[in-house]
Amino acid sequence: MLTIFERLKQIAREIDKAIKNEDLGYSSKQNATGDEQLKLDIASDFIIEHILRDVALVKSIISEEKEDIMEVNPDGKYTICYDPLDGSSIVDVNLSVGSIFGIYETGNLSGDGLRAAAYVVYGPRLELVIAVRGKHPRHYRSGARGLFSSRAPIVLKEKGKLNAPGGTQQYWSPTHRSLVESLFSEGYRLRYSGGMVPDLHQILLKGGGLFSYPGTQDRPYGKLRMLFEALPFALIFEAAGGQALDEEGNRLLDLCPTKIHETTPCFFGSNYEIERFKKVYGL
Ligand code: AHM
Ligand code: MG
Repeated sequence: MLTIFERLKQIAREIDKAIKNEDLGYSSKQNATGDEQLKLDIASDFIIEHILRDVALVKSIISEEKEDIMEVNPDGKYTICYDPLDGSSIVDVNLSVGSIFGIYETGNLSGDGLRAAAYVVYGPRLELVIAVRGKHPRHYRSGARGLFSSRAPIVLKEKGKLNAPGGTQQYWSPTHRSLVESLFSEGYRLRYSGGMVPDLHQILLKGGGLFSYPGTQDRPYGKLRMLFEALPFALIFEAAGGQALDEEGNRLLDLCPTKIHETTPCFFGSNYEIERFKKVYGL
């Protein structure tokens, strides 16, 4: 697994370079979910595929930007599911974006089979967070010559101050609206950029809060994909001492997608805000 983590650092540096130097515009292609692909989505996917191909432990890869699973090493042990460039809609306005990775046991693409998760933040500084089950997530920041140095492990407090509610507000349910309003009326501050990586990173580093992406009238099953987005962050939040649930109150890590690009409503937070979510939703 350590070899994989070292390769994630290489991936982070290469995608960071591409974001800083390459064309930020759209390609003429769409991905498996029908989203218009940026040239950078394709370039980031290519970088990850080429680096992971060389890692013997990796049997197969599944990308948000690819239709199907791709086998890269027949004797490998893990399947890596990744979103190469999350936050495509905000890269053109120079906000922080990210990459997300879930490292699954091959043949068990579910929360249960998720062995480790990681994300990269491409912001003013390049950062990497890696989590394995049962240990606080490790946090790295790059400095001189692009070298990553290790920072304090990430530990959530019981309660935070940030509220990051996703989706189109017009289509929220009354229940969801009252959850969001109940936190604001208690003094929570709005922090939502439209990129789940920097938004969740902010909650993790500031010690707590709630990020919610509910099922809505226009997207009854939410927007965020289980394998590449929701489950990796669920592992990271639980490892940091928080919780990650779906709209029915199930742990995201108890879910098992039936198709590769399946989405789920999701709620990530420190314990106080998740308890509030359960109460307001009647769970
Ligand atoms: P993407 O993978 O196409 O970039 O979409 C995922 C992004 C997340 O980063 C973010 O949390 C969400 O979409 C924002 O969606 P919305 O604008 O509906 O709140
Ligand atoms: Mg994404």
